[in-house]
Amino acid sequence: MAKLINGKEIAASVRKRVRFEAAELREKTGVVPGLAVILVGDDPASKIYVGNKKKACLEAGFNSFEHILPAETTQQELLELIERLNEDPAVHGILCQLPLPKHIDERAVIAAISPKKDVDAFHPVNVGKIMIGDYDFLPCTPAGVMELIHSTGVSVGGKRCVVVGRSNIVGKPMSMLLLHENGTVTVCHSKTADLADECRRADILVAAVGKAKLITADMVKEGAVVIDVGMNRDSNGKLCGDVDFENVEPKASFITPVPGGVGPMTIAMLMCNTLTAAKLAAKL
Ligand code: BQF
Repeated sequence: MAKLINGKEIAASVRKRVRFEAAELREKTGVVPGLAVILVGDDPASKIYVGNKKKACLEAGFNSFEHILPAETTQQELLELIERLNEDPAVHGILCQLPLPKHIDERAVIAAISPKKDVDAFHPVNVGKIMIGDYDFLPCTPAGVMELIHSTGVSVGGKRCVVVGRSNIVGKPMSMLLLHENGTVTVCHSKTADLADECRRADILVAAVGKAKLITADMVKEGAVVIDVGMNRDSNGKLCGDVDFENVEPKASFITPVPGGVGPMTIAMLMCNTLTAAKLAAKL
């Protein structure tokens, strides 16, 4: 029987600390952290995520600036909005909800965000800083996963860590954070010759693919820490992760549920990054 990693509870305690520090910042400097969230189009999942971010801002005592744009918005219009937000002193963090409509170049949009306000840490400058271990912001999901791993008391140093998935948003930065903590890191992907074999070696297994129940019990070592970043819908429309939770859970030492695992931590770490951006802007 695995111990459940309660992401919802851990995220709530992170958000409580952020709220306290934001109040302190306000008393000392008058600065109220401000987060601008841009949503282009009406993808239903994206709308929920943007709503979660707004709610977290308001609960933390931050200002939330929502920019909901129609799907037909041109790249030029979006870049002009980002330019205005870059120059707005009330805005400390800017994020553009991904994915963007196909006619907009995501890379150009990310590159337009001031690195100082890039609370998703997707800008090439911030990605580079993460590589060399000298950063102000960590990408929210990998940072949240590290917090969840820390909560188990299991140290990463010397452990075999297997990350399944190599996206710029999760897999790649995730592997770097595990490496920074002296894990021995393997990154698996769609061309990996024997995924099950690689996964079975893992002391710490992070699944970030986007395929429901890809990680089955036969792929998990007895006693492994299993972190599920997946957000999928099963055939019944129920939210489920990349891990076959029911069958993997008895083998794992610790495991995250979906929902209530990594997802809430992503939001909590976004609040941390926005607070950091506000503190840096206030030269604290
Ligand atoms: C929960 C995201 C895929 C692609 C783009 C809490 C969130 C999700 C789940 C949430 C996610 C996933 C976000 C739960 C933000 C995490 O209770 O389990 C919160 O809002 N997330 C996103 O902004 O973009 C995504 C997943």
